[in-house]
Amino acid sequence: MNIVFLGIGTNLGNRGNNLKEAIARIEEHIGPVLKSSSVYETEPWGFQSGDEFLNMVVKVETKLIPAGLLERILMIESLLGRVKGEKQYSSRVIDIDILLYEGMVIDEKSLKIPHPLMHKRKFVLVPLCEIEPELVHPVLNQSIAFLLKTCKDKSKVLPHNNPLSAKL
Ligand code: PH2
Ligand code: MG
Ligand code: MG
Repeated sequence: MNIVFLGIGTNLGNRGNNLKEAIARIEEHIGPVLKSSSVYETEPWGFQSGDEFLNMVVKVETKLIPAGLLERILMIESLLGRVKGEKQYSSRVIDIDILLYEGMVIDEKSLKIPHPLMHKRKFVLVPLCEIEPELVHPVLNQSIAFLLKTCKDKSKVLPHNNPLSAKL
């Protein structure tokens, strides 16, 4: 069994519902969710949009090898209605990213693990630090807590307190 950390983001449609649906499909097609972070309301990072994101991180146990995991993630994203445009970043109903897979380092064109930008993004580090602060990044050899403390990203990441999504 392998432990993986997935980042989930959404800034279109019923965002709370998109997260719930993504977690249900992860449990169904990837493996049991062992831990999940709170949900955070976050400012778009790297592009301009009036649609703020909800972001969270889950810790999942899986039998899948990295390539199989990526394949299932792409399937889940399209099940949830994701359409990919040409632009590097754009608004989306769901995005599921592999942040970490055990202590593995993979640098292929179609799959890079750890996620190459995770340490630059507070919308990843804040929820990841909530569930696994002592985890060590296998390339930077620093804990998630340290990476968050030293992260230069100043974009807004706030707890999402909407009572309508309290049951998430
Ligand atoms: N995902 C991106 C680009 N920018 N910004 C926020 N706040 N949340 C995201 O999930 C996100 C982003 C590329 O996948
Ligand atoms: Mg992403
Ligand atoms: Mg992605």
